[in-house]
Amino acid sequence: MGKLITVHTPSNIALIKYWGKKQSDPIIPFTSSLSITLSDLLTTTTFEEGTFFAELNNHDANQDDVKRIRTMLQHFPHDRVRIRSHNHFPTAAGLASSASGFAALALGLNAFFEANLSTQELASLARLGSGSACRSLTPDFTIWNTTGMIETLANPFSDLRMIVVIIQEDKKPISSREAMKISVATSPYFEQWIRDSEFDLKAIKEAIKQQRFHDLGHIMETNSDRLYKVMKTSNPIIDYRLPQTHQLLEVIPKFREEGLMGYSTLDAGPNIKILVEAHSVNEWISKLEQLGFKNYIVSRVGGGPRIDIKE
Ligand code: 2P0
Repeated sequence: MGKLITVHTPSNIALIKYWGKKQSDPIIPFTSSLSITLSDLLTTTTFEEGTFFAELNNHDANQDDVKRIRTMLQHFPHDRVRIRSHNHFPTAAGLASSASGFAALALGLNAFFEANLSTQELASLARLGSGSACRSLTPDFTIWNTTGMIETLANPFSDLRMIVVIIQEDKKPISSREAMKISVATSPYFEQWIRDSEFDLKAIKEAIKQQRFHDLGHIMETNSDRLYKVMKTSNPIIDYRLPQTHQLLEVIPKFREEGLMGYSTLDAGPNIKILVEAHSVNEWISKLEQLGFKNYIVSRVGGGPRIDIKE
């Protein structure tokens, strides 16, 4: 038997969002984004020697993914690798499955070909697959900046949890790749979005440094609202939210007024992520269930990838 490489990578959720490419090959974003990994939303990918194939969740990978994987493989001496990947959470529903998937590919190919790439080189490789993938390579908070580099910020919060409320598991109607192109080309808010984003990033870095959970949460919510403002001012309008998304978004500030603290963020999908402190998870779950939101994942945050190599 040849060697078997198994990589486990966390997905990541941006607190300060990436929406818009300044350059697409390699991807350089218009704004710096800041994310945290979700340690319990994992992609597991294995790499073995053999005639090339790529599988996702027991099915052949789609043409677009294969094209991106082949682009990554051009950086290595050959393509004799069999890749099997599993997402342990819904794929393509705004839960950053492409991020953990392409981060796993970068790490796995690096290990498989014994290429010894640096973190920045791995980030460049991962971005050939998906922009946000470079934020799933490192633990803690990761910033992907407008020069394409990644930086890590230590997570000073010992007890954060992300409650991922799954409203719909279906594949999204329009990919974020296509949607952000529309926003860049048409949103009159886009220039201001870049400036607002810079402002939010500065503020959130300070909140992390000062270990201020409530500031962190407020800035994250504001930035998520700004993302939806860019989408809503695009032509055609982009909106991934469903009636249940609105219903839950409306009650979260009301819960806060009653003393149950937590902050929401949305991505390119109808599902809501609520950032909370561990001690309040049970109360959150009971509130969510009372409202009929019974499909959720409570994830720890900040964990990094793992690689096992069996010779
Ligand atoms: C983010 N999203 O920062 C933002 C917020 C969605 C909403 O990164 O075209 O799959 O492959 O670079 O990384 C989703 O976009 O897009 C994303 P590509 P990607 O998490």
